[in-house]
Amino acid sequence: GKVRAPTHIISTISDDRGEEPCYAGVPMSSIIEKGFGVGDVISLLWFKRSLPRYCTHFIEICIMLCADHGPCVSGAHNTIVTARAGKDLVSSLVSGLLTIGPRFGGAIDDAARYFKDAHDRGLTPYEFVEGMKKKGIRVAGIGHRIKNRDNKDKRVELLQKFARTHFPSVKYMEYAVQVETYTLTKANNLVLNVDGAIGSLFLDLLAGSGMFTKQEIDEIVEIGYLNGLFVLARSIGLIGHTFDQKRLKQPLYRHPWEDVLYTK
Ligand code: Q5B
Repeated sequence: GKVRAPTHIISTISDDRGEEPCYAGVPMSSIIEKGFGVGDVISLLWFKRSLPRYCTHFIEICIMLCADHGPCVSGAHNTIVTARAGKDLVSSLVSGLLTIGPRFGGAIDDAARYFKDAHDRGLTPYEFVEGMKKKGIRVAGIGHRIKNRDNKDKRVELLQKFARTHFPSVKYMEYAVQVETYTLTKANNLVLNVDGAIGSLFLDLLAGSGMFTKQEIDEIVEIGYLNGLFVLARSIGLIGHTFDQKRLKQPLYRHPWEDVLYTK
């Protein structure tokens, strides 16, 4: 019979060998003819399936809401400093992206992991939050530098409103809100933040859409797909900050001495 040479790479999400590229088996012409958006493309390339419109719309809202949050956040700051050092677009972009992590924008996966575990084990918000404190772990998805009880994050409210209207169930998000109610008794700024809102709502999307098996949901949460939403979204803003600095012909950045505490 035929002997197949062993391959060095296995790929299951896209194929460019035919007349036109296919994303998860869907030809590009079909993607365009059907008027698919970026949420559909993410569904095909990340989740390898076409998701219902409310899911792809939710993904697009996450991308739009997280695209930028001003020049003062860690990522934009790094990108601005790098662009002003005369570096190219890719260097400026990645220097901002490299700040995304457990404190800034990269808490979505951990928020999903911890909220899912606590909810599914039936922990009360008190048991969950105090258990995390005992372990010395901050509750991912809770807390913000400039947002607080009296100045809630509008992005979180918009995501919640969309999900309450369109999702079949928002049980994980409601659990996250109960956690927020408890953490707000401890400090004013321990609000449910944008990472926590996306993490908990994506759990609701995965569990409520009927498009994923329990095993697939566990795998998505374990691998950690969801920080990808923030990385992708914030790239839009970081690219914008790079162009902005170049357009403004900003000089090399040097931090002022007065803003540094020099001690021995
Ligand atoms: N404490 C976000 O902290 C921040 C606690 C906590 C228990 C918590 C902090 C945190 C979890 C990670 C997270 C996503 C670092 C944030 C984002 C995107 C963004 C950004 C933007 C955008 C803020 C003071 C006291 C300490 C702490 C305690 C704080 N958080 N305890 N669980 N989660 N959150 N990140 O205000 O007793 O004094 O030692 O790590 O979800 O990144 O706009 O900026 O779009 O760009 O700096 O929105 O909450 O407060 O670190 O001085 O802590 O509160 O243990 O207690 P802060 P700290 P103690 S959204």
